[in-house]
Amino acid sequence: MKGRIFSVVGGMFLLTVCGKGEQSQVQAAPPAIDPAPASASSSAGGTITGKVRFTGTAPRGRPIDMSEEAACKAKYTTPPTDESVVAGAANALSNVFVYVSAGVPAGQTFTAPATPVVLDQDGCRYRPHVFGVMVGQAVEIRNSDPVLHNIKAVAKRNRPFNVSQPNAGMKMTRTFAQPEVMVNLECNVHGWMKAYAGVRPDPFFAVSGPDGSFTIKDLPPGTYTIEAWHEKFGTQTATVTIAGTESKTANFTFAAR
Ligand SMILES: [Cu+2]
Repeated sequence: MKGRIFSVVGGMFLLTVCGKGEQSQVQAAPPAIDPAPASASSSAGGTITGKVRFTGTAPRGRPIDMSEEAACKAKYTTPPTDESVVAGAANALSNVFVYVSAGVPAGQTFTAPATPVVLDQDGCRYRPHVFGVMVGQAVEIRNSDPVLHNIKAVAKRNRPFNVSQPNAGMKMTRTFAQPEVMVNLECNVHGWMKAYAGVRPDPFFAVSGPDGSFTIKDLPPGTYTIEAWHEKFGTQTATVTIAGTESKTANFTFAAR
């Protein structure tokens, strides 16, 4: 196992790389995905796994006052809290978008999954809070609350949208045409509602879970730049070389600035 310290974008960190092993109605079907280019083999590639941690004292999430929306408030037994920093046991850091930012050969194309990513408005929060989606892959936006939500996409490379969903059970789909990390999603009605979408041209991305872990699979042999993005703590990068079907580990530790 060998450890290295990399310089930081947006904060101090320590990284270990070890070798081993419009008013919406229910919308029609999502737009067709580009006529399929040859998709890369997804059977025999390498894997990058790792854990994301927070070092120091993670800020406690502020309680969100949902008094104005009784139907949302009623969905919680304990007061919901701000999700900008979600740190679990052993300071595991959730909601970090980890993706291959460089190293996938130009010209290599990948087919977006036919299955949509579901973004639900439930309890006046977005679920999930952070997610990845491929260019051309449908995002199905649902309203599971009997209250008005208005979802707005704030994007630089993609076309923004701003759509209201006044009733429970409404669904609509949107797609993103360009890679962009991240597209910000927010509700015009409820200022605390925020979500972030990482839009990628390939399937090599993951979001850290409650235990801080992530897995990126099926990477062809090559040397890759892995970027970890967190909404409060910025980004970090690591370089990982994959040969054959090996597994490598890239751990990220975000620290207070
Ligand atoms: Cu809302």
